Amino acid sequence: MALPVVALVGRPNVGKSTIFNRIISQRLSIVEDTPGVTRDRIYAHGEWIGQEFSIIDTGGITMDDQTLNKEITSQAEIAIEEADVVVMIVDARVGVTTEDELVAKILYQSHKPIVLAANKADNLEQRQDIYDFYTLGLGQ
Ligand SMILES: Nc1nc2c(ncn2[C@@H]2O[C@H](COP(=O)(O)OP(=O)(O)O)[C@@H](O)[C@H]2O)c(=O)[nH]1
Ligand SMILES: [Mg+2]
Repeated sequence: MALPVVALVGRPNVGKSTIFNRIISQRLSIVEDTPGVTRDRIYAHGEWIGQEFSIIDTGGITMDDQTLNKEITSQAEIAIEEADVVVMIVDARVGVTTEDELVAKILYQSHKPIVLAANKADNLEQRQDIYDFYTLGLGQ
């Protein structure tokens, strides 16, 4: 039987590739301070508490109108299409951005199950700010 497919989606620089590499325990995807480094979709086999799945890392969805960004956006849309569940990643330190709102809108229209993950909440103080993300309308 085919494994369930999990796609990591979000605007650039929120930590998608970091989470991807952590889950698959390999440095397969490039982690960078510069936004937009993961240009393609990257597929791998993942396992978490005994559950196996395929996992897709994507380039970030962004509102910028440049060709590359359009390419990244369509890559993410393909990943969403292929996914059984989408993990939307946001940056707890930055808070809600217009790009996050765009991503949330695209995901909402996909009718796929979505898990919202607030990354970079490195300390308790930053963790308290995650409730702002309720405004994305994706639930908990
Ligand atoms: N402080 C902090 N930085 C993180 C965390 N996760 C990722 N980063 C950093 O955020 C930057 C972007 O990460 P990356 O995985 O390339 O993001 P992507 O563009 O969404 O794939 C890198 O400098 C990472 O080291 C985290 O939990 N806390
Ligand atoms: Mg990346």
